[in-house]
Amino acid sequence: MALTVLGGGVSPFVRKVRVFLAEKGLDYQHENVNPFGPPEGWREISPLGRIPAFKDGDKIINDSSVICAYLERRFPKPTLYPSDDYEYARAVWFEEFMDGGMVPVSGPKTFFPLVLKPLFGGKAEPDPADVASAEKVVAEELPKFFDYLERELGDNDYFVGGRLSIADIAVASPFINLRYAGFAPERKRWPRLRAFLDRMHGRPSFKAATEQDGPFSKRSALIHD
Ligand SMILES: N[C@@H](CCC(=O)N[C@@H](CS)C(=O)NCC(=O)O)C(=O)O
Repeated sequence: MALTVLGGGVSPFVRKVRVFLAEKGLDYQHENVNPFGPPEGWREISPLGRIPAFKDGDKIINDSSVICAYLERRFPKPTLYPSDDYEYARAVWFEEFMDGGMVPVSGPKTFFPLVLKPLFGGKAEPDPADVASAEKVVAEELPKFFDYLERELGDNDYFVGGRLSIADIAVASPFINLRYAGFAPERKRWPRLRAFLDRMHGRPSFKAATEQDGPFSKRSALIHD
């Protein structure tokens, strides 16, 4: 049965699902839907108008967390959710930490104004006032998220249970958008988080899910540490 991910690949939540599929070793089709200028009938597929949506044949599923949970049950191997009850809850919590915590700050306050707004407006560079406010957000609003992740990761390679899980994919994905806005957690201040992100973003699953992102990634060159 054909699996299809619907949604622009630069969305951190679409990327999360695509990386999850790749880590499961599953083939899928990808349809690029822009939620801000969607095709007719989109609300029938995505009642909240959001991406990603997902199709398994004629079955429709919405929300990256729900899609990944579905895929885990439908294709159990390799396991990407911990089997221990508490570790399972922790993994799902990291999804929520990003979805309900960091991304609502980093998306609209860094990635959108510095990357999408100029692209949509046909401008080569973002507005300097937008750059200044994004820099302030990175300096003042994002560190509490980075501090928490640095602490929770500790000396481990993965967030939960000593092996790759949905938690790692969910955490690493939105940091790609932050890079595209020209920012990353400073290596000196958050060394374990930053090394984790390097490892995750270097995985073939992340490389494949970002290979078409050229037009969005120009500002990554501004990251120097
Ligand atoms: N909790 C959702 C979040 C999805 C989401 O916010 N997607 C954004 C793009 S990154 C979107 O579709 N925004 C358009 C809108 O909300 O109208 C998930 O995990 O799938």
